[in-house]
Amino acid sequence: RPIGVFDSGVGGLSIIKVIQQYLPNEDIVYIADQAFAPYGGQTEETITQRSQYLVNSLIEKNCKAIVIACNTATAVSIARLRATASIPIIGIEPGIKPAALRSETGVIGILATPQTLKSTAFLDLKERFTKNVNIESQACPRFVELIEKGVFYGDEVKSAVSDYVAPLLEKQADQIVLGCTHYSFLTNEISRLLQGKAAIIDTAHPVVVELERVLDKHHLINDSVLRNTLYFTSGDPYKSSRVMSQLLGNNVHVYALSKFFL
Ligand code: DGN
Repeated sequence: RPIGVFDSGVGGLSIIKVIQQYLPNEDIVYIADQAFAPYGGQTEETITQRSQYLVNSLIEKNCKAIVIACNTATAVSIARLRATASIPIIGIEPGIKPAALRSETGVIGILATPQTLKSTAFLDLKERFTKNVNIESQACPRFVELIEKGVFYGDEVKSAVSDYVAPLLEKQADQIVLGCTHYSFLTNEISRLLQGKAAIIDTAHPVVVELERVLDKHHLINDSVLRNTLYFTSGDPYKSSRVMSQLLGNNVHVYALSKFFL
């Protein structure tokens, strides 16, 4: 049985890459909810409804576990999704804890969507560490827009990175937390700006470690002979195939979600 993974768009591919690398014998079904992207601008109600619909779609596809490859959807809806799902659900959160542990200046910067930064889940997580470090949050709405267009380098990206990240460096942040799965695709441009003055904390790897732990605990580790990843979008499959192929560095075919899940 496959592992189901979803995101508002192509950001979750940063998690797919790590799953394919560390759990190479698993089949995967990925859904990009691009008809509703970006989630950063959606209401909590819409995000929860969409997440529930995607979880149901993945369960119908016989998935054995689901990874919410989206900080926004995790922050807003994981508790409610877990309350009704019959299979394990793994979410992703900004790595505030590792950043707080590693910071020497006592200042950490968090990059995330406006919706994540407003969520109760994020505010609670932040609260747990405010005694130890000064947490500077920065909403980065332009990042998701650029990556959804398949733009992850060049002048437009450089200027967005500089607008969002340079102020955090000025505030002496020495850890920059990527609190949205889309932002992993900007790691190169962000490190270029940081010039070693701050480290980047990405939670893609820890999430896959957690996925493996959960699969193991439920005796769900697979040894598929197909080792297939199927990609679906609720948006335009033609555009999505182009952008996903670019981000993954190999050609993938993206199917229209509605044809498969009615
Ligand atoms: N990739 C998602 C996240 O990790 O928050 C959501 C991005 C978005 O839709 N704004």
